[in-house]
Amino acid sequence: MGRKGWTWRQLEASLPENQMKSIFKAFDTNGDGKLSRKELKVCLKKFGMSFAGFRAWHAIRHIDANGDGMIGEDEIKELIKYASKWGIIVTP
Ligand SMILES: [Ca+2]
Ligand SMILES: [Ca+2]
Repeated sequence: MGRKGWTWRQLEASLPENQMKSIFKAFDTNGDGKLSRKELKVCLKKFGMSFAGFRAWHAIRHIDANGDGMIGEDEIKELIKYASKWGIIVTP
């Protein structure tokens, strides 16, 4: 990563939607364009969230519309909305 500033404290303030999107995309480590539960977990851990594994699992259960167990390109929008549950305020 090496990028500064991706701390939970800052995320608590607010993030513009497209920045949020690029953060999620940055955690697509295998580059398949989808966020798996593992990738999302790493992402949430990086943000310093507790129960990252559980949160990732729960989010995917909630968001995954096509049932492939991952957050696809078109599902990221829902994930961004869902981020409010984690205390992230997303601004347009
Ligand atoms: Ca992936
Ligand atoms: Ca999906």
